[in-house]
Amino acid sequence: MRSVRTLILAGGMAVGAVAVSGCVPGGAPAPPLCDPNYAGACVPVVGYDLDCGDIPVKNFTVVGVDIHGFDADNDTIACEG
Ligand SMILES: [Ca+2]
Ligand SMILES: [Ca+2]
Repeated sequence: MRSVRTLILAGGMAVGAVAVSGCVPGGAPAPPLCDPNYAGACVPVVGYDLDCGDIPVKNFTVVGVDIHGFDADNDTIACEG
């Protein structure tokens, strides 16, 4: 019985510590602003398809999955021009 009480107490302390550390000004952590699939340009993370005309940078690199179809010839260089 004593050991059960100790576990509950420890668990309560752990939850309290998490709540305190998570209570930072600004609230929830911001999602990544730039798509990690691309390097050399900040491709915004959006929920829809983007085209090269939406990105002000040319000749950036596909480092992940070319989810927007910027690299039509699959040479990892996106929006060549
Ligand atoms: Ca596209
Ligand atoms: Ca290309």
